[in-house]
Amino acid sequence: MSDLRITEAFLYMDYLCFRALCCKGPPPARPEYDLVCIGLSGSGKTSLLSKLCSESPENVVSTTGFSIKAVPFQNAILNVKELGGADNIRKYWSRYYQGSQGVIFVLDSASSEDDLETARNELHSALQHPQLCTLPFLILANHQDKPAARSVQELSKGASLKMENTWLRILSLC
Ligand SMILES: Nc1nc2c(ncn2[C@@H]2O[C@H](COP(=O)(O)OP(=O)(O)OP(=O)(O)O)[C@@H](O)[C@H]2O)c(=O)[nH]1
Ligand SMILES: [Mg+2]
Repeated sequence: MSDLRITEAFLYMDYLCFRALCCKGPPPARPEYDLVCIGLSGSGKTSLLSKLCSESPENVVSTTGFSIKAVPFQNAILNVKELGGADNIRKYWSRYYQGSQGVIFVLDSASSEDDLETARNELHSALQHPQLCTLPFLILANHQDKPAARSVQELSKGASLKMENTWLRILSLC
């Protein structure tokens, strides 16, 4: 057993003793997962993460580079790395995929046909990327409050989404 494993084992025993001796110990640690969140600029990635963290989604500014937020859920903590979606940032996305355990792709369902086509191309590149292709993929079709918003059926038409481990859901953040 390596020194690191032994230290980990001792720390865990310490933790169990603490919980056994005190009637009210700290809650058991929640598992953490690392996710990457991508999508074109303006699709609503920062707004989504702000809402999930109970922060005000007002005054969000476009993400330059990337930003990481820890999103707490009852049974797990999701460490979500948002990659800015501007044209000059997207070409660097793949440099930040390593270590991801799942993907959130945010789509603006009310965007122009051209932007939707660009988003579909980015989505397909991500779905086929060697570091992402085996991971769970959640596609969120945002901006559903707008009159021009497309339905799930319209969005998935011609999108040839892989079936396993991929979900497409609609969403409105405003
Ligand atoms: N109407 C409407 N507006 C939205 C929705 N989601 C986000 N927005 C607005 O869209 C704008 C851009 O949102 P952001 O969250 O910054 O988008 P982003 O994907 O993080 O953009 P980048 O960081 O540039 O990649 C903001 O003004 C949001 O308030 C939505 O569902 N409906
Ligand atoms: Mg952003």
